[in-house]
Amino acid sequence: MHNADIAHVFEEMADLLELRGENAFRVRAYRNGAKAILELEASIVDLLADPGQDLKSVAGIGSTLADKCQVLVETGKLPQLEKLRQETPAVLMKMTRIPGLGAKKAMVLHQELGIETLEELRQACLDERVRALKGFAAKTEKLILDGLEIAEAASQRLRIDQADKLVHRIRTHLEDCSDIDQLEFAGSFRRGKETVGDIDVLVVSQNHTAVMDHLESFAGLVSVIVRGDTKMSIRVDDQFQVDLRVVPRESFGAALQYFTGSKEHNVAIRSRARKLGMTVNEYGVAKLDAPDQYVAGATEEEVYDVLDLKWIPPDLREGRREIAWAEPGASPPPLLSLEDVVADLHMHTTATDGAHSIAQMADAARERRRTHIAITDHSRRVSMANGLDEERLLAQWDEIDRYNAEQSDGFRVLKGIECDILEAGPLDIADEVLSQADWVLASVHYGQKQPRDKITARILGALANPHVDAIAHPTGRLIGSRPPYEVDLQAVFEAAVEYGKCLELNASPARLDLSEQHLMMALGMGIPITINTDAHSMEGMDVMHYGVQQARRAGVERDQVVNTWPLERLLTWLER
Ligand code: DGT
Ligand code: CA
Ligand code: CA
Ligand code: ZN
Repeated sequence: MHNADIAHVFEEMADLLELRGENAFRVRAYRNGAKAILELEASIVDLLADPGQDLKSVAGIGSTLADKCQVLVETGKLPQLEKLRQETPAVLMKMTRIPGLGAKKAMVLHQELGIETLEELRQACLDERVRALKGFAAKTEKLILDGLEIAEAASQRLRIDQADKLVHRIRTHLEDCSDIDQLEFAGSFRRGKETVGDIDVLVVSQNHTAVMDHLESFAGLVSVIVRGDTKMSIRVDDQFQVDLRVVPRESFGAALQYFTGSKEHNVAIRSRARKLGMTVNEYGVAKLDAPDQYVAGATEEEVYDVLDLKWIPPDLREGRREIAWAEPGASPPPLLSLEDVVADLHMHTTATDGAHSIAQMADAARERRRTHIAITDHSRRVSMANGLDEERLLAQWDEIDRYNAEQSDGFRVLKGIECDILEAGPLDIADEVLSQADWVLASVHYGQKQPRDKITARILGALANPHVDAIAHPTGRLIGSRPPYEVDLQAVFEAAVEYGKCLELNASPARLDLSEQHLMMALGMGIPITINTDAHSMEGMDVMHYGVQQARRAGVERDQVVNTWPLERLLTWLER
């Protein structure tokens, strides 16, 4: 049993306890435990086996969770979890994933209307039986019906960060199998798409049976869908699918190329091969006149090489311009990479809903090789997060001035704000104060469901304000749970060009907003992009790579991203 499996068990415990309305402290203990275990360098199995080590003294674990780790490692199961699973109707957990339905409402629907499946829930809404319940109304039915649609679409695809966790669990499990010689994850996961439909795994092995048996022992396995000689599909966790293919060593590169896709990229590759008198499939590349004699296949590099192409990074393989860029003598645009990012310009501190102080956030940024950051806490309208009014904001900026004055390493904290665009249109902070900021983000948090003309006018108004530098998460979407605002993006983009403003690519994997398509639009219009983590803690800064990858996929060039600019260049631009 690996650390990631144990963490997963604790996360599920927390979810189920929370659903049952258990003590928030207990729920948090499991969540913190899961997080601590994921961050642990040493393996729990080793720690337990070593009498010189004491698991319960690890921060975030404690004696209760340490005992549970022991049980899990010894038996592979946790009786408390089995019991909770049995006692909690599966439909409850599913209902709480519908935006706007909390645990309490889900319980009422289950108990009062006997709802056992999402289909029954949909029918109850259509029959208008839900509005009769205490605390529900006709508009709740509409909300549930809309939410069901979003939840269904989402349940079919896994968000990239969740896919990362699952892939990590599968990888560590498969790495225990001594019969596996090579192992790689392919498909949309390898291409870094914002969501993945299923997970594709390729392995090289002489012993197919042993590999498949080993996969059957994966802790997250729910069922085996099919098992053949070279291909096996399983369901894991919440019905998510994993495809395993066992391929011969001499075909590994060709199979990796084929199953990484995308389909569009592969179509273009095959047509290029044809023109060169060759044929490509998942076993290798061959000449058309000798189709059984492979001339390449063991590595991806040689597959591309015999087609007279440079190796193409997987995140570019969407059948756009990547093949032209890989031609001999082509000069591809300078795409972005994580190493180019020197700034993070959207983050929160303890002044509002962040977990860490200005100095802590600055240190976390230094560790990640940033040379400057902007502190952008919420403005007062976001009262839930203790948003700042003018007075508190000015006090925070004084603190930032003092902090900067004490630093000798050239690191710089910019005085910023994430200023709400109020429902009626104006900004939440007075112009006179905004004019003293180094960096102003404007964003919509309230009135997200306003009609198109109204919400568009709000954002256009913010762009027209001379103190605003960028619009944060411009469409407001949350992947798999909240659709974008009805905003007229074309108008927003045109205004960004007119006023010379930035648009944000929020790197949080729950947002990735702007989307790839929107980034391509912005790219064509020459709009500067700012990629930011919107970190609410030091660790929150680790999501930058998701934003960078999304930008790469959209073909955004390094120089278009203001986070790659040295501080001086950014400051000069801000003085425009
Ligand atoms: P997903 O799983 O929906 O997020 O997207 P992918 O790209 O991972 O798609 P998937 O899992 O169906 O297949 C993995 C790759 O295998 C895909 O990108 C290209 C290749 N592939 C699979 N089936 C076909 C096919 O019928 N034709 C072609 N040309 N390629 C295929
Ligand atoms: Ca896939
Ligand atoms: Ca697949
Ligand atoms: Zn924020």
